[in-house]
Amino acid sequence: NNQQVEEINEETNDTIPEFASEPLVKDNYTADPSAHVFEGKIYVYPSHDWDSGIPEDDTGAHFNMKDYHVYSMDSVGGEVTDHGKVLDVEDVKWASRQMWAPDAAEKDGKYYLYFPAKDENDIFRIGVAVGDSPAGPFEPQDEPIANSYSIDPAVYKDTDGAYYMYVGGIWGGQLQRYRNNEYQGEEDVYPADDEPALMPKIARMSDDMLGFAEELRDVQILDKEGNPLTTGDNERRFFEAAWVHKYNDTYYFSYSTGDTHNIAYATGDSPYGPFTYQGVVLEPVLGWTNHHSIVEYNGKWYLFYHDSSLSGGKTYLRSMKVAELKHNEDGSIETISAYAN
Ligand code: FUB
Repeated sequence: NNQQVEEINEETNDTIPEFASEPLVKDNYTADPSAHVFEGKIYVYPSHDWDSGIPEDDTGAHFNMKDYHVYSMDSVGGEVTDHGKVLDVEDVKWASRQMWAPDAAEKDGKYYLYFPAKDENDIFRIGVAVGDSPAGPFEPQDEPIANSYSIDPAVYKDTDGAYYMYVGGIWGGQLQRYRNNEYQGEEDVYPADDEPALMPKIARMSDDMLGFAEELRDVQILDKEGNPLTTGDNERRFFEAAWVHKYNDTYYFSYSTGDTHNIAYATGDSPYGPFTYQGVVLEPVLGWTNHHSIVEYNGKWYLFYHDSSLSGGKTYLRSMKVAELKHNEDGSIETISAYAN
């Protein structure tokens, strides 16, 4: 169902694929899709893009999202149900703007929506809202998660029943403002190009799912020689959009490389890592950002991702899509090119 690139966007000069796999939703712009199987269906928790008129800049101010919708489907390729607005920034006491990539988790029949947003000081924190159904609505907590910072929470439930949150994103995601979990100030400070890159963070969730049971710690991403990927290694180092899935007892940590626009992956033996870089899951898509999730449903694996083809290439107006993902016999993932035949 994929077709070759057919048009050129005159504003950006980007090539626009002629509906290389259809957007899952066409009456709203949706991005950063986090997919889970809850109550036997696929539920997707995306960002809700809209055109707020804020000009594009390197902090991502143009991603000025203000609410979330939840979607579900009984089968991949089947009808997609929009469950409507489940949380609005107006209802979150501590949040001021920019509701970025969310995720959700289920525990003991309760559902938890995790989301990044800027507080009144324009600092990204992670919030949590609680509901009785995977379709929402969700009631936000009055305060962000204690000791949380940066963006793109992804909550992974391990096979032993423990839950972990992965979090972090550089540039607009503000991870570069922290060292050892301490805020260093507004200035953007990165390690030198030959030093270990800034790493995503992980913490085990508390039993009530409303906080961390431990301090956030680094998730190491190493090359095959065992050395941490470096700041200058833009093709491979972590930028944002962490996700974890487990396949044949191996943990797969996947993420966006940001300014080089790939979804990359690394593998390890523990949810904490270290993870060893393996390759590319998804090649760059139309639009600047690349953000995904990976889920197993009815014995097949799927990659949920987004691109900007529906909006004619506007980076802040994205649409979620889905493709089948294949693990090879040796455990590697077959690289997906969204626009190849
Ligand atoms: O959607 C806003 C931000 O763009 C997300 O949080 C990032 O992962 C990137 O997709």
